[in-house]
Amino acid sequence: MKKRILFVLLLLTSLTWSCTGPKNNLDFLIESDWQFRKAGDKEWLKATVPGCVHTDLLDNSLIPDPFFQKNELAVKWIENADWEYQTTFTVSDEMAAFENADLQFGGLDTYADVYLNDSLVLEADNMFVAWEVPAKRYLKKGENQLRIYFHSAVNTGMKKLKNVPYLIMAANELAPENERTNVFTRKAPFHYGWDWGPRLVTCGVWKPVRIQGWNNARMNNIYIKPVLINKEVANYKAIVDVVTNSIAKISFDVLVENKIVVSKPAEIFQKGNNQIAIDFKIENPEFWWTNGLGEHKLYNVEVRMNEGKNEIQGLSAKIGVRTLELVRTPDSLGNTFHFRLNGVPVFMKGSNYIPSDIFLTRNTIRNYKRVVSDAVNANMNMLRIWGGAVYESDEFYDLLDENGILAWNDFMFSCNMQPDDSLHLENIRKEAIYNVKRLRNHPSIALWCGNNENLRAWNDWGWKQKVTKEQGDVLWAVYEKIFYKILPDAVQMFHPEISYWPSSPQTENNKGSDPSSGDEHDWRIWFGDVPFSTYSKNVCRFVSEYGLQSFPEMKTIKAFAADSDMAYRSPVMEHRQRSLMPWIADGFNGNEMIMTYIKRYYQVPEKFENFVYVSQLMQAEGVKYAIETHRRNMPHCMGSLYWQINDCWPTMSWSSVDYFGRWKALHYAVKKAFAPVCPVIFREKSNIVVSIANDDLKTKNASLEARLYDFNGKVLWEKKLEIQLEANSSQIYLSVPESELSDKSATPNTVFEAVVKSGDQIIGENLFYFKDFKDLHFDNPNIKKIITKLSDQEYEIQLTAEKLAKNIAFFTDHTEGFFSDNYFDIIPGKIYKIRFKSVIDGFEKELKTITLNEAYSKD
Ligand code: BMA
Repeated sequence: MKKRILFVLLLLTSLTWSCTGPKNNLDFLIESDWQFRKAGDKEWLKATVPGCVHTDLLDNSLIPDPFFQKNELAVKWIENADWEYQTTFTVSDEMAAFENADLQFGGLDTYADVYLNDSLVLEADNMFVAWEVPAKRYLKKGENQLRIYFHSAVNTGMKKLKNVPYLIMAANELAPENERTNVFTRKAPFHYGWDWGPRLVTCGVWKPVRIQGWNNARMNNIYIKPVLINKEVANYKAIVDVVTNSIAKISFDVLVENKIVVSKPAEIFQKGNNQIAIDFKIENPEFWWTNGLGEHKLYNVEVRMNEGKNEIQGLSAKIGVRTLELVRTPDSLGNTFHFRLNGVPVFMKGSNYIPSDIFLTRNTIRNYKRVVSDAVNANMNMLRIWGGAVYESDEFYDLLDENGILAWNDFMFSCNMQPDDSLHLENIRKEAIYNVKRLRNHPSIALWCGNNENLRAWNDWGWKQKVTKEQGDVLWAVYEKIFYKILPDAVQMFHPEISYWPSSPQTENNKGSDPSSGDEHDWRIWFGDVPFSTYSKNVCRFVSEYGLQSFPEMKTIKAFAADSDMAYRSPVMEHRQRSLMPWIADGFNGNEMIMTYIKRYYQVPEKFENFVYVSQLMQAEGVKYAIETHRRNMPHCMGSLYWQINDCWPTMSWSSVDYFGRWKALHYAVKKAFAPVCPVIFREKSNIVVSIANDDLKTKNASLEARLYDFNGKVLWEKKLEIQLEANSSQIYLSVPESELSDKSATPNTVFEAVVKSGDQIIGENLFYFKDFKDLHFDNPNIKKIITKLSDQEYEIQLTAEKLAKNIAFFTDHTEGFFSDNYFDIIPGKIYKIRFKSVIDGFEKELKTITLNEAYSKD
């Protein structure tokens, strides 16, 4: 058995390989007839590739669903076993005729020994890269055998851990502090448990496997590098990596939208790796803009490689013409922190993203589409691809490109320190280069960020005290090597037009966050148990995380819990709650914190389902307050990304959309708070102030109507103003002394409304209550519903109420879908029309509603 030196695959999966000339290449997937078994077992079982051992065991009905109740514990043994996969495949005469045949793995999770016809051809040790084995000499015509042995990542990590005489810190891994092994392995950290996810340390072939045959020359990578972009012209360099078997005479064409724009005459390429740069331009380019600001025009750029008259390969990428900078200019406080897109400072509205399933091959294109459309529909323009999971696939970034959503891109380091091991650092270097090169043509990439909270953890979580001074120096030196050298070098070398930010959050290198500069994770609210109003104290430049938890809706809870579990303190609910806060009290966890925040603002319903509903209102209200505060503090604050848009299993968490894609009250609230025109109503000193955030890049005439209603819908006070809605800004347009309003009302039961209109059209609206919701008195609202079937699948629900109805929520038992609005308030005298798409007949009968009025009174 002979060991081969192997290299990281540099082919970009996002680049489409095409060829119109005689066949210079052929590739086929090795996707069928896979089998797997636990190492040591005799029997082979049917497997799916790409996939993972947990989903294969599930498919063979050998384990219970780890998402149900506490089954996660029953399947923990899987992480300590080794697993084997095997298949056979046929090499055709045609494939055998190629000069080269490469065995390519899009991704192996993680410690994988690969045997091709009994020769060990690869020892993989990093889940985040693709691997390529020059396999010609191992392959034979006809049947071939491929076998992969996966070593337990936990056991392998444990061996490494035992060789280090001090602790390498890793928060969030669900294991005793001195047994946390994820830092030793380049594998999705969240597989080891996180404070919103299960511990399911899986393994397997998680991306496609293929054989690629090719002849003398192959392009491995193209980089469409912007040189100068303005309204008249966009100048680019197409940088092409070419590998050849022997001396070759090669010419190239560059095509934009299928038309040749440059032909590069033939030149001689030496055997081995070559690189060329071809200048080309796009005249009068149409710019790529983010969601809400314009079109997201993409240009298809193709590089064709020819030998003589024959085209032997084409690689293409979809690019967006845009300029994008992270602007950090000194000012009176510190440094600005904002993104300038095509010359315009743009406020970033968005959320943090995690994979939508812990089993990554179940995180399909359907899930990607769902998350991206959830972001688009909630008026977002940025997602932060958080550093505790995986570098996402090209398909995911394609969707971001197509929908005008920018990506704040973390490298995969989160809440930990890293081992001082040169092989480990070299592994990280390769991983960084691979992923930067893979993703750099996507216009959605806005930033490369070194890590999530590693700096904060080192400075503020008592980690320095866990080791000696000398050990601490070593850990810090490794930090500096990775985040100030290896990663920025990779970005500088391979994606220099995009900024690198070493850690989220930070003010500057080595310095934790503060309001003067940099980004911030504002966890004072939630982990610090302080009121929502704290969001408006010391607002930072860019708030890249903040949030509050809630329970998902009952339909989702019923998918993971039994009837007997339906209490916020039941063993199953306690088990799934991973946000632990022992500093507040022994055993204090997120469920208690949800209750604490509910108590602060709401009356506590006794019925579990009402508690679940109110938990969502509380979450929505807190995050709404945060977003509005960030927006009204523009331009000091130029970004608001709440934690987190999605879930990786059904559970209670900070997400605004649950595992099944059901919008929580929060997502409806986010959609409004991120609306292009958002009036924000707040109390300042003794005034009620209306500020309006306006994303539009043009100033326009508008009107602002402000009203005070009582809960019978009677208008107690009113004001109408003609205003000039200033472009791309947030400004105060109205300030009313509270005394002027309170004079009008005898009870605390009043609500203040601000409506922004362009002509007769409402372009923004909001409500403000003067008291906490627990102190409001609600009557029976007597809601009238008229449901009309508009078309085959679409319904309209028309609503009116006799008394103010707070937070009416719609639920359906069977139909899935989105209401055009949900969890909103009904002011008596107004008519509300809500749309809903349903494919199920009899939707009227299954529609259920609840209001806060009822939740308070029903218990
Ligand atoms: C942030 C994240 C995650 C974590 C979340 C909630 O700090 O970066 O590590 O899951 O908060 O605690």
